Amino acid sequence: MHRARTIFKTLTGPQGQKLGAWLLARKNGPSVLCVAPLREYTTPAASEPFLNGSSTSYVEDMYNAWLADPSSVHASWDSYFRNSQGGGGYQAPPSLGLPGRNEVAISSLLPSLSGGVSLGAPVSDKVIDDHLAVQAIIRSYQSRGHLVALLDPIGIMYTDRKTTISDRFGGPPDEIIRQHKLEETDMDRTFKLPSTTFIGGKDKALPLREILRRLELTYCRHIGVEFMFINSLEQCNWIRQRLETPGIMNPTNEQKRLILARLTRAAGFESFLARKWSSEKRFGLEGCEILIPAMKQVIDRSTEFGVESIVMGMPHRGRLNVLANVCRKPLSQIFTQFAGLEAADDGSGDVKYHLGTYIERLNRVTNKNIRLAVVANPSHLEAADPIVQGKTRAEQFYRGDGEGKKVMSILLHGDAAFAGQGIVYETMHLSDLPDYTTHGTVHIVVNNQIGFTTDPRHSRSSPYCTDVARVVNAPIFHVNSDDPESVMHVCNIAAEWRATFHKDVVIDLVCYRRNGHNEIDEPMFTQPLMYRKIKKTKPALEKYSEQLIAEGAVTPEEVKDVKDKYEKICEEALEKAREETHIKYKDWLDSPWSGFFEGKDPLKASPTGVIEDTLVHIGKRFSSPPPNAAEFVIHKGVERILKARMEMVENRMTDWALGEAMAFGSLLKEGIHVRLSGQDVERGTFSHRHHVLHHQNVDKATYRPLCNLYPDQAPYTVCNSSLSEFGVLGFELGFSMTNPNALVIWEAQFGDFNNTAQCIIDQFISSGQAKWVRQSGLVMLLPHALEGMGPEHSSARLERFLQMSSDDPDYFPPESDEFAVRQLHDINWIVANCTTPANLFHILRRQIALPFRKPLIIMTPKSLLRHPEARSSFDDMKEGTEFKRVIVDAGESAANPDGVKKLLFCSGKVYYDLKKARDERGLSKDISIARVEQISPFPYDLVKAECAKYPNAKIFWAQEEHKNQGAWTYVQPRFYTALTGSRDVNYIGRPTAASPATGSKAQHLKEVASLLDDATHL
Ligand SMILES: Cc1ncc(C[n+]2csc(CCOP(=O)(O)OP(=O)(O)O)c2C)c(N)n1
Ligand SMILES: [Mg+2]
Repeated sequence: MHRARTIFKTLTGPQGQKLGAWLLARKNGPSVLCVAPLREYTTPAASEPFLNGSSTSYVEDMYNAWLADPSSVHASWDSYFRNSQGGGGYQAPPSLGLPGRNEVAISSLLPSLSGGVSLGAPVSDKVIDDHLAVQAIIRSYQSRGHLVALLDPIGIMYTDRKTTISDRFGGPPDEIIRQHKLEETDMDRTFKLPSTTFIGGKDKALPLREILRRLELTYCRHIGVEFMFINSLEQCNWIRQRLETPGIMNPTNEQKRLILARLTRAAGFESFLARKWSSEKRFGLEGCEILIPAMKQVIDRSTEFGVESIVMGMPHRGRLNVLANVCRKPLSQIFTQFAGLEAADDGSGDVKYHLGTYIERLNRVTNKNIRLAVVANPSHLEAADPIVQGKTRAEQFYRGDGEGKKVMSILLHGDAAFAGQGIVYETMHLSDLPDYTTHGTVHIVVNNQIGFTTDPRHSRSSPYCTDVARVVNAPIFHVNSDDPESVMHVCNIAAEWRATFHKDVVIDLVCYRRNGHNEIDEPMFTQPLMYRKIKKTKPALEKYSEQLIAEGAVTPEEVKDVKDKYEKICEEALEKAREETHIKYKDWLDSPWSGFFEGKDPLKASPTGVIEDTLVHIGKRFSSPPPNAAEFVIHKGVERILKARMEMVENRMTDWALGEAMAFGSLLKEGIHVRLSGQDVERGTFSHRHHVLHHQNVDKATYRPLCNLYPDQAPYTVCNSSLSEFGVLGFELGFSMTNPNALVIWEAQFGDFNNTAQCIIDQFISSGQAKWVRQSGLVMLLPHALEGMGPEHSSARLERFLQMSSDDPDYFPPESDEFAVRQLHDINWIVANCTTPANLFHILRRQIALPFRKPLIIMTPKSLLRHPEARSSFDDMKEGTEFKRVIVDAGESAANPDGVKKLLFCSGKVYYDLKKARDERGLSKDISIARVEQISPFPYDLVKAECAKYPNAKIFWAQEEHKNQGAWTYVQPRFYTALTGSRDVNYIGRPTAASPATGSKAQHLKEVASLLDDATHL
């Protein structure tokens, strides 16, 4: 397209002007019918390229071809272009077939067009030019009509505009007409309609005045649609048809009454809360009450298309109203949130406008059952977007809903947040990826033209707050929220679009915010003019009631009746709420796991060891190319890797990749779905994993050994993600919320990249259970170690995860058989740094063996992936073995503990450095090294026992991270608690630093040497 446009630009008309202008410009002087400058609050929208697929491009194609070779086009075109250049006439080409739908042979129009010229007679340039101009104008309406549509119910977008649609008398404004000027005398001439418009209905030609009127009504009234950038002609026509077809937007009286009833409830809910709790923040919907009927319309329509479950994400604005009137959460439960009651269950809980919900109910309009979930969200706007998508994807996956016909997502946005938050873009980019798509999301923007106190001129550089959606070719429907019927119309189209094309679509509800940011805020401080207008604006409900009464669709009594009835419902619910003595966080759970906790001992984990046959079988399959596929050509390097794997299996050994594969494979065998997602995870950042083998000669021919272990195994998903952390980690967290019987893993390319997903870690993973009683067994694999590669990629910032661990550093829990599992039960997440493949195997399996779910953060190795000592025997993975929270020294030091002078505790890769240094210096009798594999929750019991074993040893914590980083600040007070302060525990390691590691290799080596000297110094 770009190339075509460039070539086109180089072509010129006879007088050297641009070809497009030459073909389309009117010869007579301009006749401006109205002036409508751009709206005040936006910068100009990107204009549509001239060549974007319309009938004019046919002429352009002909012209290009003719320029290159006059004989390549039909003789009539040849004649036309020749004559045009010479200023002569034009011979109409003969009709080659029956006209298509919405088309008429141009010859049939000739009498009316050119004053009675017979078929085949010469047609004047003017006729052709005028037709082309009209086509271009039609196209302009389709692509730029939204620029002049009346979208803003308070009119502040248009303060510079001199005329409005009503005084344009159907004449097109400058933004539309551009260079294609028309004269009043043309207005009553009849023009053939091109196949790219549906305004004619059954008519194939219309007088220009009528063409313009219909286009104005379609594109410049209360719906402004952006869709002409979509590359699919089919999709563009689909939208045109649903907007342009005459009479397509004529709701029945029954439909109108339904809209009114829903609008009444939406408004009634807010006014009820305002009256009962006037000083409480609720982030009300006043000014955009239409959101409720709009969402319900999308849901109704989607249910008609077969959707049974909808996962929703939304910000604060109107959230309670959505829970009450869209989800139909019992009003009494909502009202108890205002009563300041204590909670009956554990956790911190959250404020009412962040809580989630899950409801299963009958949709009364469609008579179909529907499941609605609103995902709990933090204050961080848009952060829940990827969570919603992950949860939706998971529901689709587990239901076998491969095309998203049963489960869909709806995301609500504020205008400022939609434009400002990068996570929106990251989430949008997941929308069409094979392992991440949810097959289309309906986005609804509550565009109240303000974000807190900032107006759009200062909060975005794009013309619309919705422009981010253009990157995924989503159609965008801007609609004036004070016109409920237009809103419902775009909702219908959006739902149908999603059901037809399974792609994202945006509804931009252009509205206003009647109050301040919240109900106790004063908006006049910062937006005095806007709020003066708002104060003068009648509420949408009042306007619509008046409209329907005037039309005779309802009586004033009916309007009052609906209002009174809802008021009564609210009063009754409030009475019920007053009887409650406690609130229950569980009432607000967005992802219930029915049956998962039932009948389980909450403190009993299943064993994680497996029989040796299983290890052998998985090991062999994992080390083999596709069976029965001799022609599958594998890369030589991969062949070597597979061979080495096979040898290890034959020797009953595993390296890191095998240990991981054994964990995945054995879970798959047990029916547990495993999903591994992240950047380049299929091969592995360090080329150690190779879960997808690629045929070297055939594109897209791949083989996934772990998908082919057992005929009845669970599915294994391994997927390279987009280059996003915030979006993808959020997505996987959402995925993990749907099914507790799945191991969902996100791996960072390097551990330090987790910080671009910090919001997901802080707001959801570390605190999600406490705030929203929602558990997740998500695993984060974070490559971490100082290996002389510089400040980047060295540290996954272990210290941050540990700092957020919720176990009390001063509390040594009672020792019992259940010590370890109780600690896991009570903490917010698990942080580990394993040093053996067997321990990795067990800790991954333990995620599923636990009777509850906790997020697991693992610092994973880089050089250890290939370290000859970082291997495990099958003996450490067999039945009867388990995860070792601490791996104690079983060497010479343990044989004579009283003689040990130094007891070193450490975690992770530094163990191998310490061990090597100690052994090289002949100190294995003097120094004992213990590895803390599970750092949090802290293994108080094992640490205490290990210290007790070496009564004469000085105790140290040795780490490779700098002193203000790594585990030191976490373990220090816990050692004190473990030993009740009876023995000192000192630090060995690098000093404090601002950066995680030095950029100089020489300095790195010096630091390592110094660390090892300190550690082995007696
Ligand atoms: C990531 C993030 N940054 C800042 C805020 C603080 N904040 C809360 S609401 C708000 C304005 C939101 O405006 P908009 O998205 O237009 O929604 P509205 O409140 O107008 O419905 C801001 C800045 C936040 N909640 N989240
Ligand atoms: Mg806003």
